[in-house]
Amino acid sequence: MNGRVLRNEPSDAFWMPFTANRAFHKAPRLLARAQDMHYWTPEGRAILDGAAGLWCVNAGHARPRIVAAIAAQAGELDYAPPFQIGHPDAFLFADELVRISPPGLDHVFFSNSGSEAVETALKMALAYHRARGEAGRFRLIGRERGYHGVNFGGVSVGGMVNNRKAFGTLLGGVDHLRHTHDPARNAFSRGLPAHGAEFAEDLTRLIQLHDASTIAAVIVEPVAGSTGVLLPPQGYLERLRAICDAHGILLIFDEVITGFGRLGAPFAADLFGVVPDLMTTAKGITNGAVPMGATFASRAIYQALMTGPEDQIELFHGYTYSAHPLAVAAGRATLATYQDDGLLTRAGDLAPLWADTLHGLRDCPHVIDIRTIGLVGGIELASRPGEPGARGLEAFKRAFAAGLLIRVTGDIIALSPPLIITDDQIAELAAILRDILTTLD
Ligand code: PXG
Repeated sequence: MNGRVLRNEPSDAFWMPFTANRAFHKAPRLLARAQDMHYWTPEGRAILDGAAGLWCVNAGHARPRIVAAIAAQAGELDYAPPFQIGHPDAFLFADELVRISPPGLDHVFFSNSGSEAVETALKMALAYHRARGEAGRFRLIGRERGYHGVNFGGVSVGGMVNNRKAFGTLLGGVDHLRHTHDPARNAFSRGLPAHGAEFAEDLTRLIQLHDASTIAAVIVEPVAGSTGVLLPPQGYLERLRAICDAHGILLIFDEVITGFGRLGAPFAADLFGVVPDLMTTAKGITNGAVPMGATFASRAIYQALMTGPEDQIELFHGYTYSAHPLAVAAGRATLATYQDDGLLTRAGDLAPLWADTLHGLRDCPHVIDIRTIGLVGGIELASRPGEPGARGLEAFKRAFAAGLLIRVTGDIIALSPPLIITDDQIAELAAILRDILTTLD
């Protein structure tokens, strides 16, 4: 087979993730090249990136500084083992990250994905309580419709049924808060929804059920992304923080999507003024260019574990590729690009136009709710009777054919363009969507 055949007929040797593999092979969609706001297909068709790849390419594609840093690093130091030895740039990068992190989150543990950043945070929470003599705090609390990656811990605290149901008993000692999605009261809200802070009281109920002395941590996405862009009701995160504080429970924010400027502030914790004890990040940390995850920990958590004999490993956890030199190089260049271009706050400047433009689609057929924050948008469509997800999937396929990349989850369209998007491109994106929505069955 020559390269041309291979390129046009993708082989099923590659078992594709979160993909309908057999349907894909009947009508493959391929991306061959990317620059700034666009992808190009192998045939050379331009696709406007309305999803920042998969919520990660915040500075736009193939930014020269990031490309050059990765290339130079590959020739300088391709790999360095991360256990009991280090490479200088990893320490510099951690310092740079801590400089922009929410107050008090002063320590960074590197991994290779959001899923691993989550496992790291959950394990840190358990180890922290044990180190302080509270090993009885073993329970982890997540939330319905939460997405925390695909490893066993993250799936256990996660709340998306399709990601859970095939995989047995998952972790024991896990419970869930109810989700906060309440379109009957909050549909088409501008800004944070007015109703639903009381859902935080579910944590009080779980404390009454299990006793706080058995609960290690609560993990939530400040804005739930994968499940369809669910915004926190006004006062909700503050209330969760207060209940955690009153009962010695750690609060973990999963900022894999919300981190690095997506909402208009460096992190959701900054935007909402609620600082967690642990914060998970990935995706935008390297602009998607090299896989990396990072878990930020509070000073108190770090210090609680920096005890015992000095020559003993404090946390038996880490990855072969923790702080991989290529990821560190990409991350440092990404941070510099974000800072040079003001991207950690640009979404805040664009947010009013973004919100106006997306809410302008309210009159389109099937649209039952529109939610925006920063440069994130969710457009919820009514499901076809008996066929949940079918309308969303068709919208995704039609958008791709029309030159626009979107994400869909069920019948919710999720939008999260690179933070470099122009006003004209926002208008273009909305025009394509309007076209699709008005012709969709
Ligand atoms: N936490 C959150 C909040 C995420 O959004 C992960 C953890 C896991 O990250 P990794 O790097 O292990 O994939 C994510 C990932 C979607 C979609 O359709 C979103 C993600 C992954 C796959 C699909 O929106 N987010």
